[in-house]
Amino acid sequence: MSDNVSLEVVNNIALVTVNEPPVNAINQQMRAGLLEAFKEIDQRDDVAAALLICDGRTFMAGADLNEFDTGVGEPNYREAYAAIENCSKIVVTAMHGTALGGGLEAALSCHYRCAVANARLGLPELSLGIIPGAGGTQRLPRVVGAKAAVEMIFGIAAITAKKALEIGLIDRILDGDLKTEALAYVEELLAADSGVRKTSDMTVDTEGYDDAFISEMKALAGKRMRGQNAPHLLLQAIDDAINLPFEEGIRQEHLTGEEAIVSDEARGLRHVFFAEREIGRIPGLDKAIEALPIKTVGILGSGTMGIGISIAFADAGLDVTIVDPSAEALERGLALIEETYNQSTAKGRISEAQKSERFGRISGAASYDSLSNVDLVIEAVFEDMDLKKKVFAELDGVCKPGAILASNTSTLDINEMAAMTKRPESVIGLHFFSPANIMKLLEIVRTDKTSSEVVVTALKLAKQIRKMGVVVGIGSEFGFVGNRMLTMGYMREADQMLLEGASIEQIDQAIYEFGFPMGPWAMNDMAGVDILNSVLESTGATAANPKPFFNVSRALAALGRAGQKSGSGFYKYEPGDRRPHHDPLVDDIIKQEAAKLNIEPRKIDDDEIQQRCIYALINEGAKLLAEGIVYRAADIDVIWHYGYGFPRYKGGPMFYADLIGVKEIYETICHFQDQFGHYWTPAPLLEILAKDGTGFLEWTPD
Ligand code: 3H9
Repeated sequence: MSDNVSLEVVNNIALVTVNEPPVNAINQQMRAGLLEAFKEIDQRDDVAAALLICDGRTFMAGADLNEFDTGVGEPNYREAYAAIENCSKIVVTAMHGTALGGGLEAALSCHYRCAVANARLGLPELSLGIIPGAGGTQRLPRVVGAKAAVEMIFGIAAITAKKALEIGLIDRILDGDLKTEALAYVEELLAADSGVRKTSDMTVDTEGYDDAFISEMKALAGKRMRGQNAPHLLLQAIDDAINLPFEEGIRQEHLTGEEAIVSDEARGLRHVFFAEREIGRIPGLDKAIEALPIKTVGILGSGTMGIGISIAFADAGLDVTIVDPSAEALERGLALIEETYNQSTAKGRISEAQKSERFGRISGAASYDSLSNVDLVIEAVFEDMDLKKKVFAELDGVCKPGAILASNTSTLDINEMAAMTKRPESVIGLHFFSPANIMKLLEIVRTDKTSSEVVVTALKLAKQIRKMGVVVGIGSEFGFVGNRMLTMGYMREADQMLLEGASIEQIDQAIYEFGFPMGPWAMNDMAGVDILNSVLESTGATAANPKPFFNVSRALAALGRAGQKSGSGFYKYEPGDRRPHHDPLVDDIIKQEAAKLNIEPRKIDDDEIQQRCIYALINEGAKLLAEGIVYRAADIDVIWHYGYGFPRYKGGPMFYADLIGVKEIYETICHFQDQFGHYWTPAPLLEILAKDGTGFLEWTPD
């Protein structure tokens, strides 16, 4: 048929097997193969039924996303799947692994469906900014009803075979070997004289699909997919499934689907999908290098970071020893961990047994001696270079040879810490984001001497604890990647705009409208205004930068307005309530700071706020790329999505820059430089790309 679709007739059953490792993603060749196979089966007199299965670890996991950027080639999905459905012989499919997107849509075109018990079935298209455009919007509601179909598509996560059986998506769960059991099922259907059962002939059950349900789904989409268009397109397509004849509905789905595929939203979401997988590929790293075994972990410090990191490891099945010389602090830390697990059980996220097992993996100790046998230590002590140096020297003396020594610092130079040890090759930064058990980003900071083996180990570990591990370097400036862009770009600009006349609420709202979960000031109040200030001071950033430089933030910190934890920061807070309230006192502080610098307030519009914050990020990102602190632009995008909530559907700052056009960004920044002065110098790489007419994503270092 084609290289990835084969046809074999066993007795009177035609076995159609798909084989496109690793995940049987559907491409042009596969559609052509399926079309040819089912046309042939339709014509053959020696065939009574067909069975569609997949080789390898999974059923078809969906359309080949690479094809979306180049255009979906002929035959299209509609044609190929119509050949399956319109086949005159009964067509059965048996699923294993993950039957997703276009894969499940192929199954919906078959007349009977079965799956092994551990199979997962789903239509995750909305997570890619598209609709199930290979017949899914028209066939799924016909099979399971409109309500269950929308719940499944909006739910994104794949459902179990058991659930699929319950809602009528599959007809049977198979026990044992997929092919043997599926063939037996086909024989059974033939023996029972079961006829062709076309999904397109069915009508949609609309029970429960009422205004209240639709409003509930819209609210859900507004919360989880805010700013995205695909959920609205989906609801329209379901309406079509209910109200239009199948052929008309499917024609409409095709048109809508094609449009969605090339939308900015879908392109951004696809970019993040591939970027998430690309971060693990380190240029120049020998693929033969194996990760070191990590089974036991020591954590230094039982503060917020220490306990969050401990939970992340315990959740992934590693044994954790938390060391804190203060018995009181340790006791408090362990109690907090237990409380976190109690909350997880109360919310039904984990069982009592899982709680005991996970909490049981964490123990506390007062002395470094208990770390003599662990495979990895992560220090999460106070951000103070002298203290950290002492800690590294001590750990080097205690820990076994080969044990990895890691720092969770967010800004300090890990090279200096490594220099305190006799094993600088085993020293690395593991920069977790707070709360460390929840936030998915892990910046893996290589020092000048970190060995490749240790980098590979850190990447594997990140996967094990379900984090997005992005390998970054140490630059000349403050912070690694995320925090450097945050402070030197985004937040600095937001602080500047306060002086110029924008209000705190206006900035936060404009950034929220851009798609972030919250604006910079609500975020700073959460993280601690004092923390930002002390980091700017201790790293010398404040001294190195001419004013204005975080004048409002520093003024608030000086007044003890540390944010939520102290009841006031950029906003004020009622006791026990995290909702921010306007504080007129802050307006006065801002006015005083502006007056000191002779800055006349003016009206700033929301577009300017968004542009200045986001372009400042992009400019700093361009510097990081040119300095080689990250391997590629996509790494920055992953960092900003997972660490700071940059809207996924906008792809991350560097993707967004390419979307807008680097030339336009460069020209706007030049204009900002004229208007606001020195600190808006365009990054040299931005200028080069603007002149070349290229973009960040295609740029590679020489
Ligand atoms: C769709 O079907 C649209 C239709 O409705 C309408 C059409 C008109 N395409 O994740 P992994 C690659 S939308 C291309 O590491 P795992 C992936 O990049 C699609 N490539 O493995 C990686 O490559 P590399 C709906 C794909 O075991 C390799 O396969 N389907 C695709 O952790 C292994 O992937 C989805 O959204 C793809 N669709 O997870 C499912 N999928 O090794 C998307 C994977 O070079 N896929 N690759 O880095 C997944 O969720 C996971 O890959 C899966 C396996 C759960 C299947």
